[in-house]
Amino acid sequence: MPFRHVFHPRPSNLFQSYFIGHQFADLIISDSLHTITDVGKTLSDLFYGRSHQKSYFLGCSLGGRQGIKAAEMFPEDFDGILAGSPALDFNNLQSWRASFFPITGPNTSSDFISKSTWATLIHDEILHQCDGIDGVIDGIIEDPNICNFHPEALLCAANTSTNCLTSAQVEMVRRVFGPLYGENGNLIYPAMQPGSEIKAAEKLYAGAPFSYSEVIK
Ligand SMILES: [Ca+2]
Repeated sequence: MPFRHVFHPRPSNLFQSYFIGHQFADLIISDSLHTITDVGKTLSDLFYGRSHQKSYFLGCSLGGRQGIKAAEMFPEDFDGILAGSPALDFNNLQSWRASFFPITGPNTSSDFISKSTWATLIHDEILHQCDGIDGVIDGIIEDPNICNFHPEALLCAANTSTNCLTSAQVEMVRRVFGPLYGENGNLIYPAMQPGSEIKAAEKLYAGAPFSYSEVIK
């Protein structure tokens, strides 16, 4: 329904103002997805001097979420959509991100796992266990969902304390790669995928509260 058909500039009471405000937001947000696509197609046609034949969407993170929303609301806009790491289920996504600090603890704790350990020792072991599942040893885990990583392989042997993990650290890694469940056992967010640890360690495993959770504490 076009925005102009439902929005009235002078709501008579608070409820009406709230209701119309949400309609306003929904319409502005959804219409903008379609409008910007039309603008992009028009610009492309003008730039190349001919009409486009196909239209594809490529986005990641919030752009991935935009791609999913476009597929849901305007499936005729694109011939194909590649939505990478779409930031869906936004509230639970933020809860999940905030859940890593209680697992890793502060970066001053004795068992804290450093960024370099995530990027070398742990990442190398993940590749060792999972790189070849896709049939090619190339540093890429094609389908992380079938990588059942066992951090116990890195547990320090007796009288060894370098290039290995303590039992507390092994448990930490195991929890990092586990799904997040609520108090009643419901799934809040799926598990972190193995192979993401180099990037994830920079912020999510940095031993500090997730910034978004600091806003609402
Ligand atoms: Ca591979």
